[in-house]
Amino acid sequence: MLRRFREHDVRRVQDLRGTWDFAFLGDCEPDDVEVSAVGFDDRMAVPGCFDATPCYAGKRGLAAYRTRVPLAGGAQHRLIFDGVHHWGRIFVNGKAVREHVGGFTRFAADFREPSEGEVEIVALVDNRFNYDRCPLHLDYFDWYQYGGIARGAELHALGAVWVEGLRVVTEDLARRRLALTISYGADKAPGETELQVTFDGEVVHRERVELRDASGEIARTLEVPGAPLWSPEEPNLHLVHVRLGDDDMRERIGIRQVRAEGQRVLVNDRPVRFLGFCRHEAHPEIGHGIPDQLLVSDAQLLKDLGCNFVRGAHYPQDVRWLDLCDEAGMLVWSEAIGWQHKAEHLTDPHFVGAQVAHIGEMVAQTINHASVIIWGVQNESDSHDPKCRPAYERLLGRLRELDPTRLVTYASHRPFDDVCLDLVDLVSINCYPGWYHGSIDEIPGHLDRIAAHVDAHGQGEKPLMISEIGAGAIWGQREWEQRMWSEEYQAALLERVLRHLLTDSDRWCGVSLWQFCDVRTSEERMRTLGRPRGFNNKGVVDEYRRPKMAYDVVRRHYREASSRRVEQG
Ligand code: ADA
Repeated sequence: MLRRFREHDVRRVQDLRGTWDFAFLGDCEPDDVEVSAVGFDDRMAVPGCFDATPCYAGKRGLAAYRTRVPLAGGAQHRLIFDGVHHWGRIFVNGKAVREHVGGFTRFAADFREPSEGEVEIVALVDNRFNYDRCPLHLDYFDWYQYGGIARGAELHALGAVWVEGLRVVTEDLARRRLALTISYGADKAPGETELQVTFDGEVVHRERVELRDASGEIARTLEVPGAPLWSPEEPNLHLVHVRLGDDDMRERIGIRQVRAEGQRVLVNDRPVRFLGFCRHEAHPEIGHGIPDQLLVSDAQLLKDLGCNFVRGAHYPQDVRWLDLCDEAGMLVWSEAIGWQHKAEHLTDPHFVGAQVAHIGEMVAQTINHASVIIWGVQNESDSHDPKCRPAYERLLGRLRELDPTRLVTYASHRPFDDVCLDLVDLVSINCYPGWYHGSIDEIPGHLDRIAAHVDAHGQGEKPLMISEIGAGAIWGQREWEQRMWSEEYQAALLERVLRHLLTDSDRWCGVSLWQFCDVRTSEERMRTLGRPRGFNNKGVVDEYRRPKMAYDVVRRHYREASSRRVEQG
């Protein structure tokens, strides 16, 4: 399997992937379920999405998963789930230990079990839409929201003191000075404890540290002179390993800095131009539980297309995908879940509170990925409505609080009346000229009007990008004319878009086209009626990653644009 950083050398970790007992309970409330009485009559893959398997295809309801594992000694244990969709309640030996709202983010369920032997783990998983229980997933979104334990699961044995997290930030690029924050937890205040840090296998710091509280943070700086930097062209990575008492954690990092200066985004002080795609993490036969091979294939295709950028639309992407992006030098926009919310949600403390918690989890699982340079929230929500502005302030503010080292943005589809653009570092616009309105010939004029408007309304000194643009094409539909839904139309539209954005205008700092691959849309009737096959067909490859004509158009433009950059130095 793909190595997933973070890792442990010392801590005992059991991988819980495999097939678990399964029962589809359907239309029943989690509170009414007596876990010991569930009749497990089937088996299900973990990771996987039960509603992408033939027997449960398209079903929504409550499901139960069960496995038994031997405990690896010690009294304190931690279950880690990387993504349970959309809502989950975890039981250990019949006792509820954790409830979690929202898929796509990692959460932990801690429990104490002093005796050795087997424990029974049960997860109740609900893929129904229920605003009260889980306001992060709503039925009208334009993608199919699969259910299940879609990403990895592990059982960790914790000692008397354990490393909660390790965060490494590049503080000074020239000096290669890194700021390390080690957070820890413990049964009780640990007192004097041995701390050791290694960098690429070499011990660089050792001390005895006095830990006076049962949880806290240890901040240290580290200089690693001469260590190669991470950049899109040379994605050098390093391993930072921390040992605290009898526990440890390893993170893979890149030494790099990102900032916005005037109309440009700079990585290590060099301007970058985004040549990219928005990418959903889905496949019709496996849902969101993407196996390693498909992640590798997707990375191969993006590289072949000449991309240096991918926007994780519209939710935090699998950490294994981010590992691949780190290795490939692919720049990433990591986005919190959210899609076309209005004041009804954005003024509701229940909704905003769930978003804040979800953002915290996204940042925690993503923080050391060098590829991630942008945080995004609230795709195409009502950023033109003054009533929504406090929510934008809160969510973007929370991101800045958690991580002042990356850029923050949101994809706006209201370029002409948005009232929140002053809150971002990077202005990102979604628009569909030539598709939802106007003709292909009108695209350059429309894009110019957007840029002029943004500049005239106070944002002229910020980078500006197109975060979505595109056209639908049904794979294999070839025509003598450029008719909508044909591959010819999509190819012609993207040709015009890219010529304008990459050659004719220099206001734009890049583009993430909508979209990389076709994805199934939601089952909501009006959405399906507007989407042939029940799919959002704007991929340049279809859902099985078969290329459409537009693939070559994009590939040519992106490759030319990157070789122009190399020539210009
Ligand atoms: C929006 C949205 C995408 C997708 C797209 C489309 O811009 O952000 O998720 O729905 O429109 O295909 O219309």
